Amino acid sequence: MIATEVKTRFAEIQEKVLTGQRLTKDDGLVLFDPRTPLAEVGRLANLVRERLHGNVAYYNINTHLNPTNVCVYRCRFCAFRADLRDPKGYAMSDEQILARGREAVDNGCTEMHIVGGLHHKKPYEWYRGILSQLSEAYPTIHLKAWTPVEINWFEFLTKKSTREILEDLREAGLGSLPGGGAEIFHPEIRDQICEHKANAHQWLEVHRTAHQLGLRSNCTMLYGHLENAYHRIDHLMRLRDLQDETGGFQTFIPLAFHPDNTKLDHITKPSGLVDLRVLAVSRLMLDNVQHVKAYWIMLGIETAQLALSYGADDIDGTVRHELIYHDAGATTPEMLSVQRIRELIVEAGRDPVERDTLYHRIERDPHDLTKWSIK
Ligand code: V47
Repeated sequence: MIATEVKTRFAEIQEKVLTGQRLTKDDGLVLFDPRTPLAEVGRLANLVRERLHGNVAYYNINTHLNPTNVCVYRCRFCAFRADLRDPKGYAMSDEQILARGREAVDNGCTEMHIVGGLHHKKPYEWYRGILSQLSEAYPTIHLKAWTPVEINWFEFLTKKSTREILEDLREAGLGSLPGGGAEIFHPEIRDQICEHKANAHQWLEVHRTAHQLGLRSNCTMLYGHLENAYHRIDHLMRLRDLQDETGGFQTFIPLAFHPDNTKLDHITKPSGLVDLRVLAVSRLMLDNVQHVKAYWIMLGIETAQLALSYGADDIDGTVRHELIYHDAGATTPEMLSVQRIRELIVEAGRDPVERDTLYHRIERDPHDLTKWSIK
């Protein structure tokens, strides 16, 4: 395509967005073309974002729990994992896990995001027990836990179906599924970065089943490694198709690849402009997903603030104990205070609104963070 053609095609896409028509794969490729001015793509994405959410930008008070980093898989993009006998390998005890629950409650968290490695020696009951112990001791915390990669592993361990596992985990306290493990669905790329773990079909099938059971979930895309625009659009289309069927995805989170300490450390981390373009294109293509998150841990604070005008309506949370990105070279702080996250949103010209995992608005005593209720 020559530059004038790109311009004409963008005018057509703009017309579609203004009149609420769905964009095609080819439209997505035009939006990813660097000759389509980023500012224009961002303006369109912002229009859609404001149509859906006005001036609101959501955040939550949350914490992460990675019960083990020992993992049978060796995904090439992962800096967090360890071998069974690796000195950096760990598996948390029940006491350590419960202490994290206590800390979360004491700091007013509404959500705990739980993911980790597939430990060679831990039975399914260990993973289930993490949920049941936490939910019994701290029932106010929503447990957003385990990706399809773990769910598939549990199926392998127990010989039970996806549905049986999800039902059982829900009984143990599972509140929703996070968006991880999606990476890039297209086998041309997936087979190079994580050939052994759940494939695209399996990832989508676990979310389909979760949605059928009434569980909500998030979805992600890991970009900035070996993929190109075609693979990104293919990925977004597969998510959009499932969402048409089930409506169960709440939030899409684009995840920029961080290369440090990974098998792909020769790759340069995506630039801020690429981050903003992926966010904006995702907002435009995923017309049936309500929220797009600018995960500040991964983007950096400055880009996350800008992202609130490029399609994102959510900035994730205050966050504690994040390891996956920090092990891969993220230089963002380990956490932000509630006051700071609100200031960052206000500086970006948006109205901060605290939400819980399921996007209920939260009312909180600013002088005592442990006093909160759903509005
Ligand atoms: O699945 C792993 C990615 C994901 C690296 O649901 C990496 O609200 C970049 O899914 N560089 C886990 N990315 C994180 C995740 C997530 C994050 C925030 C919010 C939510 C949500 C979900 O992180 C993995 C993988 O795609 N990842 N290693 C790396 N070196």
